Amino acid sequence: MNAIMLLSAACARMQEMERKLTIAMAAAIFSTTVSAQTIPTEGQVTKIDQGQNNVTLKHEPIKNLDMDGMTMVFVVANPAMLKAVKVGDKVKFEADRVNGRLTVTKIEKA
Ligand SMILES: [Cu+2]
Repeated sequence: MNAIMLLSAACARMQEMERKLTIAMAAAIFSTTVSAQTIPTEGQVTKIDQGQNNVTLKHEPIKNLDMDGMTMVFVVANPAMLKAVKVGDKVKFEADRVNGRLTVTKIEKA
């Protein structure tokens, strides 16, 4: 929501600028905002799949992804993350969309 409002405000101020420049700047503002907005979320590990490099988490609402609480599979950004937790652990994690896939970017025991 904030990103969209920022973008509209920024775009209004840049109306006289070249179209290409506007798009480039908007993209820069957008990506900065998204990565800065990752919010720690509570969850519980219900499954770990080392081979597929993913973890199933029963998670609380993820505000930065606009997602309700549910149980779902996430790819992990780094395979070592799967060694730091085990099934049944309550965890605090951060998730983001990386190359179009919902990815855990940080995870630790709660
Ligand atoms: Cu989910």
